[in-house]
Amino acid sequence: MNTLTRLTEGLPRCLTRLTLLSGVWATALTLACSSPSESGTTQGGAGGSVATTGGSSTQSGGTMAQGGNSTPQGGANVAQGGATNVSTGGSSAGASGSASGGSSAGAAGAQAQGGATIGAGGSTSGGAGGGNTEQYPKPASLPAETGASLWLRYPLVPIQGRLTEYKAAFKQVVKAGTNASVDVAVTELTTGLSGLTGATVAAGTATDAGSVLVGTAQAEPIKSLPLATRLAALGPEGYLVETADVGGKSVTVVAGNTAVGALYGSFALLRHLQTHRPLAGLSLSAAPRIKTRVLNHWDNLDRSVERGYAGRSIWDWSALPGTLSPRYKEYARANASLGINGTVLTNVNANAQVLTASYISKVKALADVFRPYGIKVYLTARFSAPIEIGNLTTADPNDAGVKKWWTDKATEIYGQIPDFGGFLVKANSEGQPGPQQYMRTHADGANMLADAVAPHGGVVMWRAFVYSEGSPVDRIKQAYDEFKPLDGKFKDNVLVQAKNGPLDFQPREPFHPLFGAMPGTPLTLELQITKEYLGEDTHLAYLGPMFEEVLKSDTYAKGAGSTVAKVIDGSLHSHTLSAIAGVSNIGDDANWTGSHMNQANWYAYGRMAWNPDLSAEAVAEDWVRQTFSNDPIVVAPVVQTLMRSHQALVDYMTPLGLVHIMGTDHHYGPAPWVSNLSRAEWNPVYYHKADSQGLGFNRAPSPGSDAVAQYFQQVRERFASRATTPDAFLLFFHHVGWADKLASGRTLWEELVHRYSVGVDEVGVMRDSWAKVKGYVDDKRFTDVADFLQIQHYEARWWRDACLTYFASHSKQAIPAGYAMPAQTLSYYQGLTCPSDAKKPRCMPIYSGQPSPAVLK
Ligand code: GCV
Repeated sequence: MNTLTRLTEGLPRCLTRLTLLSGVWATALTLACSSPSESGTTQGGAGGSVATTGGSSTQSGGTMAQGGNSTPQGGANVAQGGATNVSTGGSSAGASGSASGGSSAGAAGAQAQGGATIGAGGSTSGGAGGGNTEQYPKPASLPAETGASLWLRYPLVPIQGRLTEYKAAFKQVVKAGTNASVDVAVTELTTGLSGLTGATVAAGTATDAGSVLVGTAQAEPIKSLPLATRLAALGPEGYLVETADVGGKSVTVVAGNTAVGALYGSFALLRHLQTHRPLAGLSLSAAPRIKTRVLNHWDNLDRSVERGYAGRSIWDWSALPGTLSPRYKEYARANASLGINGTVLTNVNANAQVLTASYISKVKALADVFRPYGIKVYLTARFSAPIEIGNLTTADPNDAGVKKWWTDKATEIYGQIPDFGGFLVKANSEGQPGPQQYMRTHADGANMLADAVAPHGGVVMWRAFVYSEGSPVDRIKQAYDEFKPLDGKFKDNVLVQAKNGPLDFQPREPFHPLFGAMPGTPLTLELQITKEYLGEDTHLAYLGPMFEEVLKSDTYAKGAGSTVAKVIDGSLHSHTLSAIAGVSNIGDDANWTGSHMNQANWYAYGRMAWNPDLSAEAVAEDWVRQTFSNDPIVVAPVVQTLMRSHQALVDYMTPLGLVHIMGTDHHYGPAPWVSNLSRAEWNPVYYHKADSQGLGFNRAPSPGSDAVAQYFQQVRERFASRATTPDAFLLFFHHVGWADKLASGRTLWEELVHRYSVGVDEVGVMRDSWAKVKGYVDDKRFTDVADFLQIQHYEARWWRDACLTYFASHSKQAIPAGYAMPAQTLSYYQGLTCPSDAKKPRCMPIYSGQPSPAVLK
């Protein structure tokens, strides 16, 4: 029995699963364990297929809802490893087929059943896990894969019954109507269906039995089918996929109100088939909850990528517009398959050159490629552009010449790109120019740009990531302090974009207090897909649980249930605009994202942007099935590994609410000792405040910084009291004495050692789990992932030992019995000069010895 299994022994299944996903949504999961799931599947059948045997000790207790410490275990229908004669489809289908209760589906296991839901946000890919008891054959050989195909892989269905079913149902693809997006849908369907069935599924014209009929609601023969009412409820991007009778022939209809809706439906059908779900009762239907779902590329015009760990920018500006890399279309396909409908091409630390005529023609070339895939382009606007490329002497937003310059610039852009999305702006932050230089407010600046794009239907996304020079009492308070007073002062086509937490994309942060606090302004949630502070390309950290945690966090802005998801989808405060942004992790590496596992984060962002109620676990399962294999022998351990990975990383990097203790600039390795940077709030010591008494930043009311006052009452009170602050955020809000007892019964020092140690050992469990899929995943990807897990294991131990030796220098306490001693001294870790290459960070000196066990008993 390994350490982690031992830790979880004896805990009730639902409770332990609940804390695996610890955080603010723990209550929802409790319900899922105790009552039938609301989620829908087309054909009943058992839900959960992922057995999460074992489990990790977690940053638990960390639930805003209910606190308490425990460890995860989970459990569902399929035992890890061993027999593969199990239901396919599995837990994800129930979950993904649901607008609500989704996260529970895996946990709910066999409870997930029943009819598909239709409506906004609902993704009734349903049809899971029913009836298929076929055994997956062990692959004789698997061709090496680079990862370039992402999740858009269509290998022959290896189980005979399902293959026969699919072959009978999909013989050709017929389009209804004429449109570039429908043409794309036909291409995707013929490619995907041919691959999955091993037959040639070509485009046809006559609607015979076995056709997939794809098109819009306005085009015959779809127009004559009784779908109008249901389609109308789905809005411009929604889709409906079901079996229908057309002229006495049984066909599969993929219908949207628009051609892009039909394209989304096509990808939903393909996903259904890629995950080997049954066709009986097929009924897929969904519409996005959030209107604008964009990637933010921090890509520079010289093809470097800020915080990019996957090679150079995919935008080859010097070759554009004449040469179009095939990757552009591949990029568009991948995004459309998730429902991402916009891309901001350039870094928020902006270069005004992209607004010059020659660059606009390059941007137009990209927009033309992306348009059939439903993707609009946006650009970052450098506030000082009128000076830098417009020969003006000021960028004052109240200056008539400046206004005219931006108005003309917008007209020029829209002349080339009629569906241009608008501008994203970082102003008066980290050296970027902005309206405050002219004694104007963020609203003045945003509104001036908003006026320029409004006649063309464009929007302005104005970032709230600001912190000023000087030595503020508490950096995390500044965004709220600057933006809250501006609520209601922005034009109708402005969205204010805030990061998930009030600091800066840390491994874990509480939700940003601006969510819910600006009822008169639509807010965009900015998530960071690229893992700047989470092990970059190398460490496996699936961000789905982190995304889910923030989306389900309750702001209490309008009473209980005022989740961040409801703030950003516009429903809480009745906004017409709604948006979500993910800072891209894409580069020109063959595998797109620097590692195979990082693809899961792009995928999760897209799926959860479409439907913020989806569970991270359901999404993980779909991704694994599409990306690696449907064989439960692969699905179970890999989903389990993904679901543990974020918490493991938090434990070995920044447990208990610690933040920003990474090395200067590169943000990769541990450096909690750094105290000599010119601005106070750049230093790790500013954030952890370790001293001889204890550890943590006091943000409670005076003598604390009173940052908690920025939250609504229920949240404020919870965080203001040390007793009710979840362990996950304890040191974020409180300075806790080294000898103080935590909920676990351990002192702070003991708990810190415990968390760091458990985090390291958890990576060992992840390595062992991955080792089991050898032979079931192609050798290339298997080895790539295994190599990174080995590095991660060493680096987790580096993090632990470096941080514990440093914090011990304050606590003056020894490592308790039962935990491994740090491998080296504090001065050794302080003397390491890793990484030498910030883009592919490595730390060779620490790759030796045995990282685990760190917990000895
Ligand atoms: C684009 C952090 C990152 C910066 C980033 C900034 C932002 O500070 O380290 O690289 O700049 O956030 O979000 O604007």
